[in-house]
Amino acid sequence: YKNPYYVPGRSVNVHLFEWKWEDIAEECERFLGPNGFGGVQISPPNENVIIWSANRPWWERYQPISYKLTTRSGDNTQLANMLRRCNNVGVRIYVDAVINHMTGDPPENVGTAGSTATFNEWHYPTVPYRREHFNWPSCGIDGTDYQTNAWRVRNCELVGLKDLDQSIDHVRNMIVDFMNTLIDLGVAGFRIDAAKHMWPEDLRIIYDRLHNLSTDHGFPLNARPYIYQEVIDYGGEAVSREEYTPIGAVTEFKAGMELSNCFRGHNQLRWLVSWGAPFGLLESRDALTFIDNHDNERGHGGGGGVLTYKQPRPYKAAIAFLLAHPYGEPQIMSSFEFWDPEIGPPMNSQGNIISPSINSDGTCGNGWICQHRWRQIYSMVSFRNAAGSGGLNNWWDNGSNQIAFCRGESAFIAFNNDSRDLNENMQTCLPAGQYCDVITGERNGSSCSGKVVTVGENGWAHVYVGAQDYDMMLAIHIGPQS
Ligand code: LAG
Ligand code: CA
Repeated sequence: YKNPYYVPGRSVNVHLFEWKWEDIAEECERFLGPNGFGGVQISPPNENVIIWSANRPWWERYQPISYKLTTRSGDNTQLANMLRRCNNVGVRIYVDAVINHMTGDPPENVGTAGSTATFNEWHYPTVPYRREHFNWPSCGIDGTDYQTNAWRVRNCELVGLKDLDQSIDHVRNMIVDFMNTLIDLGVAGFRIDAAKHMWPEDLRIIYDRLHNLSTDHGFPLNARPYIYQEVIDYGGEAVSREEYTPIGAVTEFKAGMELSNCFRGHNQLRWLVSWGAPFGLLESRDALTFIDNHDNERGHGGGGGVLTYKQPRPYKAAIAFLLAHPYGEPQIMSSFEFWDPEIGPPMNSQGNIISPSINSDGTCGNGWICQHRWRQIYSMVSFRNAAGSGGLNNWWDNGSNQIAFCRGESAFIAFNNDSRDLNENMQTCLPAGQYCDVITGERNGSSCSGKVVTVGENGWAHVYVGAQDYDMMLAIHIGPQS
């Protein structure tokens, strides 16, 4: 369950938060495929309760009312079509699976596919689920439970959401059918929402009953779905990330926290020489890594303190390090603009999502941030693909906040988070030649629109990143876009 089954030569998963299926299909064909992206995490595809009383917040999608595949992102035909088109251009799709719970008690009770439910009877006829399928008697998770009581974290309600009992066979059947339907439609795996709130032994039984990935969509024979479980673990809690690594990958929230600290200047970059397990992180193969996600970019899910699109300079640098370093399976966030942390995606007065527009410089409009279309970010996807399985070598630092390293003999990156310029002759690992820095620009025929780096016969090069430069890194690599 730990192999994302990217198409060879690709990497990086982008969360297209709240995007519509038709827009994702377009994006796979016109941008993600051509730029070497490995996959997309999509918002929950199953029916949720419509919450007009909170003006259709993004979080209504974390309140399932059935497993019908109709949401604001589209219906099952549109979903199937998107899966076909993205797989055709070598971009894999991962589903955010909300299987810990159903809805809370919102004032309205109609879903995005028209289903209704009787919340105070724990009755969801479309699935169907009845009271006997939920943890009972119901209880609510208290703040202190996280430190002391794993049983309550898993068997009581998370923020008042009706808590399914995954030890019951009927509940397992409904969840397994839902996930298998998606696998047969061509998905490559799942983000398991709120995994901390479910028992690993129940999850293992569910995962073991999943189909192999669809050979009809280009996956190899006997391929198991990629599973990354959302467990927020900064240490000191009754439930730990290690309980979940035997059954799949786990979201490594510490990665974003530590890199945010470093690139904010609260920890020296030179310490990143030991990035990975020695830094207190999970083993590389167990870790899904990211700087921010849809919760912590807006102070939900217990937490903030991470860099987001609102601090672009250090944010781009933290993402560049995440993508340049071989540690972990990286994911990037692609957001819509918000000031109010509850507000939903750009929508019209009927509540329909407004598609992103594409500006002439390739960035998005209509309220969509599209970090994945920022040159400094998508260029680093190409960097990671060029680096491939190359190890980390030629580490250099100045004893504080200027660092540089190579990947195999294919890619070189330098960062300057000091208040003085980085202006050094350095040993790179690259073949002699003229390279375009992919952070400040790109190659235009035989010239570069940004900085040029000349690597000599011995691999030495002069590297300059000014303290006041627009971005704090410089990256060169062999292959496309160098
Ligand atoms: C997750 N991971 O474990 C999601 O990443 C996170 O976005 C989900 O919470 C949560 N678990 C449940 O799937 C989000 C919002 C919550 C919201 C919840 C349900 O962060 O704020 O709760 O989705 O929509 C909302 C209200 C609560 C209310 C609750 C139930 O904010 O005040 O108690 O609904 O009515
Ligand atoms: Ca639970």
